[in-house]
Amino acid sequence: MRSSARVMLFASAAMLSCVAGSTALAIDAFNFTVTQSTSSVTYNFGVNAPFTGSLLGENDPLKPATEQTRTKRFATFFSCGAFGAAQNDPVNISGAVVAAGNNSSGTPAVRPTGTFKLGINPAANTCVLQDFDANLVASGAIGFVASLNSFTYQSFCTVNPSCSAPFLFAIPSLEVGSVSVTALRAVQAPATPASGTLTPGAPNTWTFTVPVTLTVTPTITLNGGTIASDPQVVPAIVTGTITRSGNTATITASTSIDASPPANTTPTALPAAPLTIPPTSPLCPGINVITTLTLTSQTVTTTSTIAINGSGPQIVCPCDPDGSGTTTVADIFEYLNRWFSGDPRADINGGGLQVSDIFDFLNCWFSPPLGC
Ligand SMILES: [Ca+2]
Ligand SMILES: [Ca+2]
Repeated sequence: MRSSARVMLFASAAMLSCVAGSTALAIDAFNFTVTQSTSSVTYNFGVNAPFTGSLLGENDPLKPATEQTRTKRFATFFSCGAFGAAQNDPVNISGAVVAAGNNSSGTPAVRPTGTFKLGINPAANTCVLQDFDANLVASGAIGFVASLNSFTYQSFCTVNPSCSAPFLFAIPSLEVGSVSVTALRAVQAPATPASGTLTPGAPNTWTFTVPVTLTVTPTITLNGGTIASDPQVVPAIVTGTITRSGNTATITASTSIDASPPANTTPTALPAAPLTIPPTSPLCPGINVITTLTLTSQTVTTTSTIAINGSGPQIVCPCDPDGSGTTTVADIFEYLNRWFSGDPRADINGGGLQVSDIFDFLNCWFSPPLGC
C-alpha cells in the first residue's frame, strides 16, 4: 500500500482515539465441543398422527398364484360376491398412527454432539452462552414401535387365504412398523448471546446458570416417510460448572428441553409400506397387505434432558493484538503496524494479508464478538 494510504490509516486511527473509548468487556470465552462419549440424553417422545388411506392385497407376483393375497370390497352389505381373476381393490382405512418411547432407564444410551461458546466474567459474576448447537441423538437414530390405533376399514374380503372382514368395530391397535428419530437439534439463534450468572467455587472453577432460548427441530420418519414436525422455540436453563486451566477449560452442564408444538396440519403422504395383519387380529389375520397412508395432522412431543461434558480452547480475540484483554485504540495502532510490516499475524480472515483484513479487524474492534 502506498505511503499516503498508510498515513491516512494511521491518521484515522488517531482520530478514533479522540471519538471512541475502550470497549473493554473483560470476558474470557471458550469454544466448547461436546464430548460425545461421556455426554448423554434421556428422552421421552410421543407421536400422534391421524390418517386416511387404503390397504391393498400384496399380490406378490413372485409368489405362486395360489398364494397371492388380493383384496375386494364387499359387493353388497353382506358379502363380497365372486372375486375377479386378478381383482385387487384398495380398501379405505382410517385411524391414527401412534408411537411413544423413552429411555428413562438410560437404555438405550443416547449421546449428543454439539458446540457452544461460554464466556465468563468473574469480576462481575456474569457469564454468556452463545451459539449453542447440539444434535441430541447423534449416536444413532432412536426408534419405537408405531401402531395404527382406532383402525377402521371398509368391509372387505381376501383370497389366498380366503377371509371375510366385515366392518364390525374399530381395531384398537395394529403394529405398522417403526417411528425413527434420526435427528433432534436444539439450536440457539446464531450470534445472540444469552446472559447468566456465575458463582465462584474452587480455584479456577465456577458454577453458572444461563436462561436460553432454543429452537428444537426433530427429524422423524415412519416407514421411510417423514413426519412433519415444526421447529419449536422453547425456553431452557443451562446450568453447570466450568473449570479453567490456562487457555483451555472443561465443562459439565445439563439442561432440560420440553417441546410440545401445535399439531402440524400439512397433509403428509407416506410411502406405501407392507403390513402383515397379525394372527391375533380379528381383521383377516395373517395376511400381507400394502398400506398407503396420508397423515392429516401430526403432533410430536419431546421431553429430553441433556448431560453435557465438554472442553475447549479460549477464544482468541482477533482485535486485541496487544493481548491486554481489552480492545483499545492502542490495538488499532498495533494491528496497522503489523499489517504494514507484513506480519502474518495480521491475517485475521485467512488467505494471506489483504485489505479485507483491515476491514474485518475494524468490524471486530467496533463490534467486539464474544471473547474480546
Ligand atoms: Ca488490547
Ligand atoms: Ca486475510
